[in-house]
Amino acid sequence: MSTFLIVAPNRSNQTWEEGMKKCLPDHRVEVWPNVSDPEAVTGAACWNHPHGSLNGYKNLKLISSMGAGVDHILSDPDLPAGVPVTRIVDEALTYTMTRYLLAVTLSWHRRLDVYQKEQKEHVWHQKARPDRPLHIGIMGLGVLGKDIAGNLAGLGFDVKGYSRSPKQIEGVRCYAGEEEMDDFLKDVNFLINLLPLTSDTKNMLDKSFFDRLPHPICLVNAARGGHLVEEDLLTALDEGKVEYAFLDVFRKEPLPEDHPFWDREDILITPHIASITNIDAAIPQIAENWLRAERGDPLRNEIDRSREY
Ligand code: NDP
Ligand code: OXD
Repeated sequence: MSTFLIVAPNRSNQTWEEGMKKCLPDHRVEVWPNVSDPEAVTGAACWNHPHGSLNGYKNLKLISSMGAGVDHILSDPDLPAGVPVTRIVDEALTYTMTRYLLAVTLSWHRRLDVYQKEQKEHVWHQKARPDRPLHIGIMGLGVLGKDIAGNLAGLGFDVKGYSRSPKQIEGVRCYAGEEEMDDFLKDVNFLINLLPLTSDTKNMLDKSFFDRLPHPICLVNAARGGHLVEEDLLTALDEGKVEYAFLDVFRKEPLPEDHPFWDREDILITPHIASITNIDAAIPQIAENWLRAERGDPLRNEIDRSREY
């Protein structure tokens, strides 16, 4: 009998184990590091697995992320070559992200940050303009980026999008590739990052990027902490190149207690909750992909290992 392995030391493995067993009653499900027969392991689901822990399973046919991102898998220098990697694509994960991004966009648009400060000072002040005019730029027009772009355009916002290959999205001006980056950034003053973390996008939000901005921006990073050079953001905030930052992801999570971001009035921190894997949707997807891998059928939501997403 083949074995499915769960390798996620910091997650609630009991729930995943129970869910996978319920979904695959005729199969063996084990939780790393307790593996009874390494040769029987043909599938694995991972979240921040210890590097090297996917080695030694010579019949492995599938490595699935427990979330949408796969950077935590591909960053393993000892990842077994040639084994397909899949990820979660789920309606609920998408609309949860969209609602998070709508919440931060609208709170900035309607200046809730300003009223919060004025409340502390007992100030009642109706502004001449009720809102900040936004020119929104979204980096990454994949499953998540496309959805928030369409929703913001549907609300009447001016929306631009940036991706690797050209796109057409109703109501959204789309740009592709480094050669179109300056055109993309031209009028943007509210920038949402939804890129995957790859060798090309790592540290992309750095000093040279902030220096390149033609206008001060409000930055939203809901993708990965590795995109952002944190000390460069602090400088950009001090210099006014970035007015405010909504940050959901960080280079080190949980964010260390003594991190300078905590005490900034121009940063709002959320603890990687923009969207959380919906286990009830993820488990059947992973189980189905494993059965497909066993049968040699095409997999769903397989990533391109050479592209890293
Ligand atoms: P997708 O793979 O569906 O989309 C990725 C998008 O980024 C594509 O449009 C792709 O372009 C574009 N892209 C990739 N590399 C480049 C590049 N070098 N230059 C320009 N564009 C590029 O990913 P998802 O939308 O599903 O997810 C995006 C990320 O969101 C995940 O990788 C994950 O890190 C993060 N995430 C964060 C969560 C949170 O709670 N904070 C929850 C879930 C995900 P093209 O279309 O041309 O291929
Ligand atoms: C994901 C995440 O990639 O939770 O799914 O960040």
